[in-house]
Amino acid sequence: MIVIFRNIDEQDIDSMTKWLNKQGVSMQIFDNDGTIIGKLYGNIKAIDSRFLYEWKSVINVISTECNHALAGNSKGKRTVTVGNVTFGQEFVMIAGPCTIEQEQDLLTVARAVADSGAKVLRGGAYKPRTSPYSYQGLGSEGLAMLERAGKECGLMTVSEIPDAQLLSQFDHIDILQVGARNMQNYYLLKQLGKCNKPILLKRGLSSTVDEWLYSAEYIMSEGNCNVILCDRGIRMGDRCVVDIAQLYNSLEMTCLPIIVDPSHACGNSNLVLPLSRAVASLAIDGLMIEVNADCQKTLCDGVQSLSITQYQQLVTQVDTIRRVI
Ligand SMILES: [Mn+2]
Repeated sequence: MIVIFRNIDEQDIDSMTKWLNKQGVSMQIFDNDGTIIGKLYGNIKAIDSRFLYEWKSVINVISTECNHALAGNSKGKRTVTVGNVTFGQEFVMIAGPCTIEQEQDLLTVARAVADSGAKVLRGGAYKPRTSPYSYQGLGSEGLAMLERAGKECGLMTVSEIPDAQLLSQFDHIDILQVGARNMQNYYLLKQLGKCNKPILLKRGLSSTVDEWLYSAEYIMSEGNCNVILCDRGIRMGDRCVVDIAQLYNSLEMTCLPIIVDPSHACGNSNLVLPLSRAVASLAIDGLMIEVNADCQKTLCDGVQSLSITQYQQLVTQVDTIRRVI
């Protein structure tokens, strides 16, 4: 059970805690930018939630008996606004290189995708790679390049944060991405729930939709409800697959905007365009596409990256499909 308080009212919280303790329930309090959340643990069944409204600073009591109290769809769709972009209200294109390697190439891509209507520039600075010998990214220097390119082209920015200790380095990045490998890093999710930036939460490589929504729940139950889900397919043999029927289901199950990342799902640039067309026909909220100035030269995910020309082609085709739908 989750209790949302209007403000920190020490007296109310103290007396409620004492009352709850008597019923065998404990309460943990979180303060997120003035939103005060109490998480209840223990013998919850002993509590009649209606009674908690007796405390005057209580605004809302949410049952967690339904699996996803905050990320579920019981209260209709949520939107997530980042600068001039509103996920859940418009179809958002996120594009850019897998990894930031070189400022000039990043700018070339940023200008091209902005001209084609993208609203968000992606680029990895910290890259959790399968092999420790693979390129690991430029770190803070890469983030600074991303910030400059975003500013110059009027694009919002998104980059993966692998560790909450790096949060201060992401001050000027607009959206924090949780990578597929970190979807179940609950400590990281809790820390991100305490910050006030929108989170792009990728689905884990082998996670069920249920687990994915619980991860969103970890962020939201700390007070940060600005979560955007990103389906990047799940592992099937040597490839990843976006299950389109299940994607439709996911859209029905959550209040959060869902975008799809066909680049990592396909692992091959030939397949990115057809998969994008297929998922664009569902009510998804956007696409995230890897685009590179020079796919041959790049150090990371070149095989699945689109050239600028291929990206422009994709945008035209996706737009056509969305108009039809
Ligand atoms: Mn990549």
